[in-house]
Amino acid sequence: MKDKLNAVKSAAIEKIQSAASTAELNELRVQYLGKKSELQGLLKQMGGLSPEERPVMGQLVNSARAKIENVLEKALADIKNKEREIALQKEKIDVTMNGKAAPIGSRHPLSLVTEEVENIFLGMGFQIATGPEVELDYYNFEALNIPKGHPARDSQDTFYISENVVLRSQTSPVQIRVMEETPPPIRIISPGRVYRSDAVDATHSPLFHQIEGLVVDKGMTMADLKGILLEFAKRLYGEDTRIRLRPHHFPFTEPSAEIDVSCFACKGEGCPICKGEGWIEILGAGMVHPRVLKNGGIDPDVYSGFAFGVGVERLAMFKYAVDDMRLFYENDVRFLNQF
Ligand code: 2NM
Repeated sequence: MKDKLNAVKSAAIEKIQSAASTAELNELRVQYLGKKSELQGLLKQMGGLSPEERPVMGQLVNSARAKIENVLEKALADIKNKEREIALQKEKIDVTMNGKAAPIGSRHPLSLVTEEVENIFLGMGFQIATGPEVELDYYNFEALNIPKGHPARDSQDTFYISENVVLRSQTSPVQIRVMEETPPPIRIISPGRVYRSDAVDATHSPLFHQIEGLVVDKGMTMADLKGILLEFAKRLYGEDTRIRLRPHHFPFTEPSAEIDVSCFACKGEGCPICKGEGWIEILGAGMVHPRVLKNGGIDPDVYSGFAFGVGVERLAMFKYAVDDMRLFYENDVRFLNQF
């Protein structure tokens, strides 16, 4: 019986130590330590032994069992370690490998131009003011000296939300709001979306972008207006740029002017971009009407001011030689990637 026990023990240890996987080891556990194992069979045969031999043999079987269990646990731990190492090896990442470059978008041309204009005026001490796009009729029209029935209301085909609420047709309502809240001196520009019920074509869109400026202080004159806008034109189009003022009419300014810049492409010689004129109209401007100052809570006998407005799309079309405004809104990446 002892020989048999030793044979089983050696066979078990040898097989366990040459096992290559946890699955194999689990099978060996069943084979050598399970209910139907040879060791179990030996325990059952102990009934035939003498009372003296029985405890001796029992102890031998138990210690063989313990030994096998021990070897098995160790083999299991070894294999688990090895399997883990293999798994880690498989998951290893080569951190020196070249990555895939994520495609990066580009700034929208309207954003680029807006920021350029903003930075020019920030550099001249202006602050940026914003306000609601859904605006009261009062701020969009009444306060700007455009009463109900005024022809300027028709020419600006406004989107009405209700009788007294509109989508703003210009950003000047922002400037009324600033005047109401801020004692002069005021130097602001108000960039933003504006809305007019226009049919879409190469030069019109029901949504477009404006930047308007407002300066209010003691003793402001047309000369200040001209100086600021000449400086703006030079910083935008180059030091050799000239401007000219042509008389015009706006309800909210008096006097009013349209402002041309000398063509940046031909320097005033006349070319296809300026249609042979040598000048390009880019701004509307004027001295703020006394009634508009009063509506903003500012005493026109003490203060005067000037204001101006530019269309962002128009500036961007000239700057980038884009001949159709719709390109700015279609957001075709082949177009946008060029800026
Ligand atoms: C323009 C042209 C002329 C303008 C006037 C005002 C305000 F609120 F101060 F009265 N803001 N902007 C103005 C004046 C805008 O855009 C073509």
